[in-house]
Amino acid sequence: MLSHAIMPRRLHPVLAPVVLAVLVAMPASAATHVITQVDMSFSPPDVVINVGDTVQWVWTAGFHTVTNGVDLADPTVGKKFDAGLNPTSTTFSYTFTAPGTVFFFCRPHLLFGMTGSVTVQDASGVGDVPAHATLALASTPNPFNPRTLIGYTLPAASGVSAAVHDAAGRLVRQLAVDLQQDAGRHELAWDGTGEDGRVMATGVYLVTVTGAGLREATKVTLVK
Ligand SMILES: [Cu+2]
Repeated sequence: MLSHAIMPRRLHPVLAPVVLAVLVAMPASAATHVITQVDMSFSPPDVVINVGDTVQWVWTAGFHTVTNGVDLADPTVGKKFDAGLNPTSTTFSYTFTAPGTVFFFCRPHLLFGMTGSVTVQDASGVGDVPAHATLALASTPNPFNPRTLIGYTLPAASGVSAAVHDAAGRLVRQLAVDLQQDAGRHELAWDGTGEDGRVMATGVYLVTVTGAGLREATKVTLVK
């Protein structure tokens, strides 16, 4: 009989409300998320977690660090962590207690792109930025002379910071500091000069853009 076959099985009239009440009242339990060092990268580099969760970084080979911040120019004061990840310090754990995005990198391998982020969401969700949004950072022309345009897309209105570093990790030029911009495509120009206005040497530079809780870097080559 068809009507019998599709009839849902009845929940116990007394237990069903109790089970539902327990499920609704149960708080999300704190979780531990593992990020593994693989060669000169973190895997996965970017994680989305809940407030109260712990991230554990796990060493596999070599000498690395797990350093809070966007780049080497970040001040030491106020860092959440700056831990070694090496044969004598094979794991590092940190519990995130406030919502927001926390960036980290490996000091020796920052310029090899050994960076990552932890986005901490509160109970109401991550906010207006999708978890897998990107800035779609790209620089044209590249290689360049005399200037290159750094294009990026903001998924939400945000303050934007952008900086250029040389191959040794030194800050060459601050292109923007908390520049307020609307959602959408934007461009910043770099004319190949340092803070003193002089044209930099031929070579590879790292352009980093931070905004809307995202951070991306791209290499550009100055040629003469
Ligand atoms: Cu490293």
